[in-house]
Amino acid sequence: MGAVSSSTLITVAPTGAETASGDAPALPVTLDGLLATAQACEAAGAALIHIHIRDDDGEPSLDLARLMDTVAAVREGTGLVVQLSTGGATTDPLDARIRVLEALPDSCSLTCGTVNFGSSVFLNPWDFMVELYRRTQELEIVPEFELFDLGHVAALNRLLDKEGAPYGGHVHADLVLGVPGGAPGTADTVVTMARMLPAGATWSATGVGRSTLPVALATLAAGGHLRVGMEDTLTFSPGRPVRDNAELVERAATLATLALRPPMSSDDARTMLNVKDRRNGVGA
Ligand code: KMH
Ligand code: ZN
Repeated sequence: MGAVSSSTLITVAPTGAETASGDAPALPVTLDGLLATAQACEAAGAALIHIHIRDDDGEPSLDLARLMDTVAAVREGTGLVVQLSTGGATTDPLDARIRVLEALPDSCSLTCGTVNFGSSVFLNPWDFMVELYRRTQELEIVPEFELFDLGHVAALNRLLDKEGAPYGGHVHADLVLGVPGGAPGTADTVVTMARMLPAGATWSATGVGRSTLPVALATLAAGGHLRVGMEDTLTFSPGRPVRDNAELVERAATLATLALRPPMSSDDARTMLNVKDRRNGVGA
């Protein structure tokens, strides 16, 4: 089931594109809010941040200047590995999603297939995946392969066969489970999908909503890494809204420590993922 490491990479996905800013007061929708969240989550044990940004009205945005400012601010204010979402919102055009890479993050998400997404469709046709992947190779950005369903794992293997290794040479995937329309967030799904990953790959998983804890526990047991955050989970326990993103990272860090695979430092995450060092203007 891929490579197992002695520590746990904790990714925080603090915002997403789906929750309205008014529906969750702790959702970071401004740059200041995102930076404060990133710092609190780093202190709690996160090593990588998966970023979606919003505009001045709190609506999802792929504005390039805003993305560049965000990458610069999080890079300067934290040691976190900075990952930009190329998934955006289900309404975003494909070309705008590819242009996200011009902000030169350390890493980007790359979803390996189309999936029903509640009553919407999250579109990721094969040709789009290939174009996005080739652009990550050209720009030396490490892709994180987002897998919402079993067929996405097969598509990832096909992509690697046809297009070669990702920038940095290391394959890291993230199972996003429990989306209405995708694979359910269960221990069976975690194990089945992880088994299909290419040899040597590392992987994390996140369970949306009520599947958060079952997926996290199964993932730790199977040797995977954890993604948590308000993009995926707004309820901490039945009837109790999440206080903030740091609370979810703290819980993940506690679980990882109990599993004797404590949180990985961001330096170790950089080494594991083999991201290009773009801090201090190096390699920009
Ligand atoms: N917001 C979803 C439609 C990603 O960030 O790459 C897609 C998503 C995946 O969140
Ligand atoms: Zn996302």
